[in-house]
Amino acid sequence: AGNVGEEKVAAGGTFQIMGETYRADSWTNVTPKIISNIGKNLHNQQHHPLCLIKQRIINYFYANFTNRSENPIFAVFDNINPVVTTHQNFDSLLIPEDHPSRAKSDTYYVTKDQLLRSQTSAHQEELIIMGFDSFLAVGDVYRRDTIDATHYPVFHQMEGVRLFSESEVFKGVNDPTGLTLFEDTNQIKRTSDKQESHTLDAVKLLEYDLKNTLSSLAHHLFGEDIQYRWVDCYFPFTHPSWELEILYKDEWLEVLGCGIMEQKILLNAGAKNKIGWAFGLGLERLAMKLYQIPDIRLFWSNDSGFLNQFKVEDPETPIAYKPVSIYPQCTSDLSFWIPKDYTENDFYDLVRSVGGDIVEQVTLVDTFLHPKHQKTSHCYRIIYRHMEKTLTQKEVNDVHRQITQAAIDQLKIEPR
Ligand code: FA5
Ligand code: MG
Repeated sequence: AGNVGEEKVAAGGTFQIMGETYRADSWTNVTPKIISNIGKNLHNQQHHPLCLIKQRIINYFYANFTNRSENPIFAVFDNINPVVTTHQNFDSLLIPEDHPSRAKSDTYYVTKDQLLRSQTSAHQEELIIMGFDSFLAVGDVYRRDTIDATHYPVFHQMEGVRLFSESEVFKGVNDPTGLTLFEDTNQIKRTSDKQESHTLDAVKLLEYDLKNTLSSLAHHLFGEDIQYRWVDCYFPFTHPSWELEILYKDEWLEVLGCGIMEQKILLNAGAKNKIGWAFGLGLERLAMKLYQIPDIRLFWSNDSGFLNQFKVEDPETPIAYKPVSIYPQCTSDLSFWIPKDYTENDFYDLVRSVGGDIVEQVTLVDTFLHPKHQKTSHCYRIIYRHMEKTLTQKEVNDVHRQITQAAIDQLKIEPR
């Protein structure tokens, strides 16, 4: 079940992911379709909405969290291979052996011991072992989830972790005498408020810092009027845990999970004298709200009508996505020798007036200076699309020919 309609990699056969060869075993359930998404790294593609929102969030952390010498304290990782071990994705996060997320029905396995990470939390342990106290880890994650407007089997998460020493936790307290991070006896039980080893004082200060960090981020992204709420929840790797929901199209949309890190994780990673918080947010969910993108599938669009709406130099530029036609684009190039006193805008105006609304975009894709007769040629790419129907090749050819003829007559261009 589950794999309906998906071609599978044959057991015993080999396949490649990011240049690495793997041999399929009885756990393998990655499909060629899913593998084809690996390495696209939409979050690192300049001007992609997921890259813009990533940069906005990083800007917020860089600007608001600095050390004494005013350097950002959060280290950023956005290029970690999504193929991880079951230790990284599950064991290191204290996810029990029988947890449903380990099942083949929920996770894309590469082999029995390797899988496509289902959460960026998979990198918490290794980054803490490397010595980082504050970091953001951004990447593509994979889940055998249903597909609808807000769910997709590949999406992008940002993990945030911040560890604190005792003096850091109680820094803002007037008289910190007697305040400690840890209970001095192991007789204390876990409650809904805290883990057994933590003091309530420390945990409450951390909860305040975590929620404040994330609600300020929400205000930085969406402005002061954003409506949000905190919901109690459960994760095996944090306690207590919360989810942040924001109002999106009149419904509460979950955008992140977070909590106080399980102390055992810090112990295993060699940071036993610190306590920490962690969060994992869904970049698509935030970007949908921020840019008014109605469907998560649009993030995978190569359609220039979609992508061009995000071509801004400054990621803080406000953008409101305008739906493009659902009908396909049709592209035709036109090359000609340009006459004297020619300007590009003359051609753009002419294309608009002859082609009308079915011209979606015109770009100069090539310029060439002929060495002998010193003439310059331009090649323009014209993208045609109708708002209400699929254009036939004949319709496009007719308009393209009219444009060419008008350019010859009015601009005195010389077709090549
Ligand atoms: C997690 O993945 C936890 N690792 C988050 C976490 C990190 C908790 C650190 C505590 C500490 P969850 O499965 O709820 O939790 O996913 C986190 C976010 O990813 C969700 O809030 C949502 O914004 C996004 N998300 C989850 N599933 C999908 C999906 N199928 N498509 C798009 N976004 C999704
Ligand atoms: Mg969740």
